[in-house]
Amino acid sequence: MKSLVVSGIQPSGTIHIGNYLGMIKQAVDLQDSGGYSCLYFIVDLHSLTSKYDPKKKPGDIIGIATDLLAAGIDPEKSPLFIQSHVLEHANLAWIFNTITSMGQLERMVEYKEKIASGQTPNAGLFDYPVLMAADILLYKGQKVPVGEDQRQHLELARDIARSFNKRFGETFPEPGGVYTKAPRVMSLTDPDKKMSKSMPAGCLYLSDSPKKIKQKIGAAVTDSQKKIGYDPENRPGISNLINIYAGFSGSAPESVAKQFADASYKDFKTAASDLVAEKLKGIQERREKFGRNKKEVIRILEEGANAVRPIAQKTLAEVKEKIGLI
Ligand code: AQP
Repeated sequence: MKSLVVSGIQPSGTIHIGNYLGMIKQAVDLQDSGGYSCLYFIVDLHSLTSKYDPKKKPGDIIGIATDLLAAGIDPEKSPLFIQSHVLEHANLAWIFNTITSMGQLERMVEYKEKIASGQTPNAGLFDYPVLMAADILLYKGQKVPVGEDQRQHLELARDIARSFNKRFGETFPEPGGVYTKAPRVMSLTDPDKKMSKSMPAGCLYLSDSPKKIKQKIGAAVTDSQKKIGYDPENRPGISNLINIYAGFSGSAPESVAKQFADASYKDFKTAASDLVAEKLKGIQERREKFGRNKKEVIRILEEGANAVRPIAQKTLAEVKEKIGLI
């Protein structure tokens, strides 16, 4: 039997190349490799943990679904659905809450960073990783394409699977992350911070025109050294651009640095802008096509939920029986 790949993305704003290189591109590559069964979803319940406008949320949900389809998620191969359309996600999260300690959640760096950046510490935000564990384990997912920022959350999902199995008997696999060559894309304006939808200034969006890409990469913060070199610790700005180039070209960051060792920063930035613009062109064309057919996108999402619901129901029934609910 093929390993099961699962992953989700929040409808919390416009998709940037961090989301693309960290998660979406690998989700598509894993799907197209033919070696896995894949299912992907839009985590609308997770997105309620940040401040949002209810009037804009439906558009954001459809928008993210459209982006995923444009980026290459093929609903014929991988069901694509909305998390809240499969009620078992929230139900399993509640059960997992009862086997997760406060201390485990208090250690989550993403939570601390979001609070430090001014986000309201609601209980949902604190509990975010438990819902993520439920998202994965509900389908007994084994592989999860995610960005580096989710590594700790994924560890927690493994801990939850282990605790559950130990207490109630072998039920869940321990899921592992699948990380790319650009597992953490940093902000173009502040390369010490990750590129994040909630910090639009440093984002390069999938929808950006070649002109905008050139402007943003051209103005990206680097350093005052003359030679291009890959050293994420000490030279985060230029290393971030190298990672972006590596992510889009498929080469290792070290070989990109070698390839451009004698180029000026300006020439490297031009080459990086051209590469990103070329790679995004196809996605942008497909985005336009799907964007004109909202009904079809909704149909795909409904069909996706219908396809995965029986799996979710089966797991939840098994869990309820094991924990003693009738
Ligand atoms: N900068 C990044 N580099 C690499 N991967 C990233 N991801 C997010 N930012 C980067 C990965 O994208 C997937 C979907 O992320 P998400 O939208 O569910 O949540 P997020 O990680 O919180 O993304 P943002 O952009 O930072 O959104 P906001 O600002 O709303 O919190 C995940 O696999 C994530 O790892």
